[in-house]
Amino acid sequence: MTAIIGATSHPDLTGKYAMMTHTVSDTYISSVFRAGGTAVILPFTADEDSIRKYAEMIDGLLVPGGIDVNPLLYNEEPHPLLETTNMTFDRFEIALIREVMKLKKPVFGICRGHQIINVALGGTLWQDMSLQSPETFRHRQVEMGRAAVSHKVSIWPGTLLHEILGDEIMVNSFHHQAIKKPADCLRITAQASDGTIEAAEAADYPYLLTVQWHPESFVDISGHPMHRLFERFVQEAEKYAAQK
Ligand SMILES: [Mn+2]
Repeated sequence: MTAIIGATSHPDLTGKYAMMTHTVSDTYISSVFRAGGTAVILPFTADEDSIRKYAEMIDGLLVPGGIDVNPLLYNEEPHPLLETTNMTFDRFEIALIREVMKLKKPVFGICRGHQIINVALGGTLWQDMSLQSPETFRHRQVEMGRAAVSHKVSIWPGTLLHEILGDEIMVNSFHHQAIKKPADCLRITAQASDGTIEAAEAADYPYLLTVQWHPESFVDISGHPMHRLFERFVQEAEKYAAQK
């Protein structure tokens, strides 16, 4: 049975007509289809009934990359290095993550998704990674393609992520925020050599995995190990779909 994977839409004001549009990059959608899932886009809304309906409809939730998370959501004032935020969008994703988790459905968070899942569950973020430590290296690669890699990530043994990707992997990196305090129910599963938290999973939950890098960018590279992240996620969602 095909799993329905819902990906949250992102507010975009850069369109041709300068009207707000709901967008999701094709690489996320293509990665879901490539892994055998059926992708649907979930437009952000403040309507609680619709959010509940989304959670019921889907078999798995994909939370993609995007803008910064508003620090008020983890009780911090905005730092001068904070970039674009959108409270309606943040509140939508947080509410949806919590609804989906009530139903114990699989969740996969990427970049901003990794960060906002942590905030939704009670964790905090570095508003800019320069605040983290003087050893923090560049995590926003420039003049490189989306599928070019720029740093190494070490994966902790005994984790779901280790089962999927092994001891270490080279990743692409397009973030300036990162997890500061992980939520109590999350465990860190991978770190960069500067200590940056690069992946997490929920310890006491059927399947919730988050990564700070962008595995979807590798969708067109045949046989790339990053495909396994989407394949496993879709398989877990299929198990859910089969129960219906
Ligand atoms: Mn990174």
